[in-house]
Amino acid sequence: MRGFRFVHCADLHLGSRFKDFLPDDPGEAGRSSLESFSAIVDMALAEGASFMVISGDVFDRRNALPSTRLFFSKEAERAGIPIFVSKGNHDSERPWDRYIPFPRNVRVFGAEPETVKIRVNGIDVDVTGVSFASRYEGRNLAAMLRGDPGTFTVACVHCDVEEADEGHPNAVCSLSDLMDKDVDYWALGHIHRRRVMSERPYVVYPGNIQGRGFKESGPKGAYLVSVSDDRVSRLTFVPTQSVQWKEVSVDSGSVDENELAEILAEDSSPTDVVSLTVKGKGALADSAFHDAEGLKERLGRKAHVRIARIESRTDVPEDGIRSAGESLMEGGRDAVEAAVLSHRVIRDHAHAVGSMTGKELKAAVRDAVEGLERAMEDRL
Ligand SMILES: [Mn+2]
Repeated sequence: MRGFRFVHCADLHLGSRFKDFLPDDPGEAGRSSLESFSAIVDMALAEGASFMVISGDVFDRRNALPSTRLFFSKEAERAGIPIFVSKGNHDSERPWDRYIPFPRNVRVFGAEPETVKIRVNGIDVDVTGVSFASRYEGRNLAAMLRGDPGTFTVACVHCDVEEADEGHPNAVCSLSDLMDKDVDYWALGHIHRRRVMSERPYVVYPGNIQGRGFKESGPKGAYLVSVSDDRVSRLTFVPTQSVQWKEVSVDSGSVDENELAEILAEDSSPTDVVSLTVKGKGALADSAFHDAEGLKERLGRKAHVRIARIESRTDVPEDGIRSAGESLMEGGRDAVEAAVLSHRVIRDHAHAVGSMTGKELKAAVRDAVEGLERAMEDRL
């Protein structure tokens, strides 16, 4: 059997910062995308990959520095295999680019389609690609590419496949533009969520290599593509993220704190950062609401994960709020002052309530009840 392997990654966004706050080490934000790319290079070397394709957004437009480009150059050189790059919307030229050249094994596609013929393990392979000409690409780049029917062809392009229904429209194409083009593997970039849109031919978004917040949660990394007898025989996702963002949601009615700790500990790593949502009623919901900091600390210790935030969502029935409001109003000033004093955040400002007239106080409680009802309607 004649075969080879290659690595497909995209949206490295090297230098990018986190969009959500990391509890204890903000410094990780700057390093994480670099560490993930180093892990991809390690994987390519360990798996004996013959080449790598990078489908755009190598650098993060806002945050990449000359040192970021130097880092990429050195890691690309360490990889030692041919690396093909198609530029994306984040890759416009920087003043320092010409002072920090890429090593000779890196081939960056130009703004017009090009095909590079290579030979791996005695097999002819075509790698075809095209780059963004500027930050906003109005052309349908993918439609400009095609393969050779007799040769295994990889097409590398940063584009927005309409059917994926995500990302900012840039270099838009439709899935049908990619069919019947004699391309065996469409190596795409731009959409940060990993997805295989077709297997005939392969149309693959590997997603970005490092999540920057809870909107980019879950494992992130690259695809290792195995080819035998001129066909893709296996597609393996390899997670390489340095920090993994995780969203966990539990029902307070069905788990207690210890069970939750077990759920969190299950295939967790110390580099995970968790956003926890506690729904329903019960002891867990009570601690999530009244003692979020304490719960965060205890769960973090028991499950060896970092918890960035805890949200509690207790669905109180509407009439419940109204009757709570009514009993507050019936209780008069004493009841309102007692409620304010019992609240740990606002009790220091209880004297402000004392200076309100009875009418003002009633109106404030009524507004609060209505506001709460409206807010709940939005959530339910
Ligand atoms: Mn991107």
